[in-house]
Amino acid sequence: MADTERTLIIVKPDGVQRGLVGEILGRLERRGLKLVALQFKQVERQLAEEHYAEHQGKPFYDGLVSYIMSGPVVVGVFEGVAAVATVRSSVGATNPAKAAPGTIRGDLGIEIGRNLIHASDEQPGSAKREVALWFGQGGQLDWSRDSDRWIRE
Ligand code: D4T
Repeated sequence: MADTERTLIIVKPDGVQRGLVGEILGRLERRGLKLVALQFKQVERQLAEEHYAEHQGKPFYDGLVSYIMSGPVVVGVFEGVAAVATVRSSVGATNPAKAAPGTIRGDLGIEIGRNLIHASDEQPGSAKREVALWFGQGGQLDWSRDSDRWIRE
């Protein structure tokens, strides 16, 4: 059996304000990913800036930081075989206008500055770093799911 990995998702303020939390989490759950952490929170500046540190200096950075702080978000961790790539493929391209139909952004969004969801990227270490940043060591739950044998070989 292949090893599982964990990845971070954030339903951004537009997803919460538009009542799409259930829809977005449901799509990822239905793929067979297992939820191991979930929190509803207002993001503070320090966390927002740390999360988006790689974009500091880019023209969209200030707007990005204020957007993620503009209302509550839902932040979660999903676990599964190849979870990082699986979630990214369900999320779709960064710009919803170019995201494929069938993806979260391609079905539910229209503009890059309101792209509904963040998901860890596939660079080595990204998902681990983000999970640790948002949940520390203690915020995740190890649990076994009865349906796993119908989802994984
Ligand atoms: P996130 O990080 O939100 O999951 O998005 P991606 O991983 O798909 O895309 P990214 O890191 O390149 O961009 C982060 C974030 O910045 C916004 N953005 C990006 C923007 O507003 N204008 C832009 O020109 C770009 C490139 C959207 C996502």
